[in-house]
Amino acid sequence: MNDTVLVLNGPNLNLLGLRQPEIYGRETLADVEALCRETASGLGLRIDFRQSNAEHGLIDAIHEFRVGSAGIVINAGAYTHTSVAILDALNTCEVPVIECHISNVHRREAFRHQSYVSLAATAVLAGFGTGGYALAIRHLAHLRADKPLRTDKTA
Ligand code: CA2
Repeated sequence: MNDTVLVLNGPNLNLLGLRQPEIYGRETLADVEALCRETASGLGLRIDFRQSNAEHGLIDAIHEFRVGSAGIVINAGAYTHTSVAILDALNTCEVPVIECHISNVHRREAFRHQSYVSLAATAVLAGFGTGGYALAIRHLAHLRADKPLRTDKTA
């Protein structure tokens, strides 16, 4: 297992901080990336931070990190509520998957209450603002600490 966490962001999250601050706050995606890197550095983890507006871009990234990484933090944006293809990719993951939403999706429209990502997620965060990303990374570090590295060659 390596020490890199994939932080994966879906469609329109490149616009974070630029529109709808009443829902998503004023921090930009670059601010979120800095927060993730700062959080990870204190925990001995590395971050690969990505954003794609395309379903296949998200799926390709999941495939890259599905085995051997320290885990995946995913905010799949609106694909959360629609994408069986992303669910299928996440179901192939051998590493923990933390679903993270900036807003509390359960206080919003009914269509946001359904999440395909949740069906494959180890844990789900919603409504913590961008701080949820830091909480997700902390949880991955916690899971890692609970799972000692195997050093014997027989297993
Ligand atoms: O709360 C979240 O993090 C969401 O995943 C954000 C998605 C939304 O479709 C989900 O239901 C909940 C939307 C991401 C779009 O982000 C924007 C950011 C700024 C301005 C416009 C869109």
